[in-house]
Amino acid sequence: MIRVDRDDAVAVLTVDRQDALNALDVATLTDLRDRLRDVAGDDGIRAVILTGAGEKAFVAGADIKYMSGLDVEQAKAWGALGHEAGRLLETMPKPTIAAVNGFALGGGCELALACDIRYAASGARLGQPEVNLGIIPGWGGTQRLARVCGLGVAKELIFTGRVVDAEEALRIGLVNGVHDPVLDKARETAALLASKSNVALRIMKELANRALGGEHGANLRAEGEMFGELFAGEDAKEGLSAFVEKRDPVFKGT
Ligand code: DAK
Repeated sequence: MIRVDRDDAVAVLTVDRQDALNALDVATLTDLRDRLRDVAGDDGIRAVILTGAGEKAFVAGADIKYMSGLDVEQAKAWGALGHEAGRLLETMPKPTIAAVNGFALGGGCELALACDIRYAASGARLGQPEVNLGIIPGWGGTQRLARVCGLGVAKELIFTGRVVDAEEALRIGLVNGVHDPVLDKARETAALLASKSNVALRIMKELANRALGGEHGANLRAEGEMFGELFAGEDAKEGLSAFVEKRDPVFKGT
């Protein structure tokens, strides 16, 4: 199941299936997809944290026992469900943070990769060991690992299935920081982001997601357009005026 805890404008989604190290079966992944839809559409929530229950695992992957019985069509549907969850994390109009509190393997690493920011506990282990099962990463790992860490690092990790510790994950850019307790750090960053202009954050996220795809010139033009459109709302005026008037800004989200 997925636990949802609300702390002001921050939602913490916790994957809780501890007897299987939070591995995702159909019920858990469907629940996660549905809860992500909820928080994506809730304007009162300004930042979202994804973590795992217990001290051992973030998500130890897709449920291997379930996958061992799949036929072609079921495997495709399973891939699509994971992609839906990943796309929600990646594209919802607010920041998403993975608090990687233990094993983040296979589909677990892929969910973390779909988040905007990743923090790891010092004991975390991350990787894409699918090759050892005779399969490939199927929830975005072949694409997002390269976007986050570069193609050379990504190919080595997905071809070998090698699992990295938190220190190496930080060195290769797979996580943004290593912190204990990792959830405290995620909450701190989420609260900071929740205090900023959510209009600016939404537009920055949309533009940043285009950075590694599409046509560079078109993306720059989109940045110019969206920058201009910010001035139709209040937050840009408020932030700029507050600086000039030497006071803290009060953003309204318009
Ligand atoms: N699935 C199911 N059960 C799992 C699991 C998993 N991924 N990981 C752990 N568990 C279960 C274990 O089976 C065990 O259950 P019982 O035997 O007690 O019933 C329980 O969790 C505790 O695990 P261990 O006893 O193994 O605990 P250890 O501390 O000894 O070892 C471990 C921890 C994380 C090193 C080990 O559990 C492990 O290696 N787990 C598997 C990790 C892994 O390979 N993850 C990647 C899974 S593959 C696709 C869509 C999706 C995907 C691919 C393609 N398409 C549609 C194309 C995604 C693939 C994956 O995620």
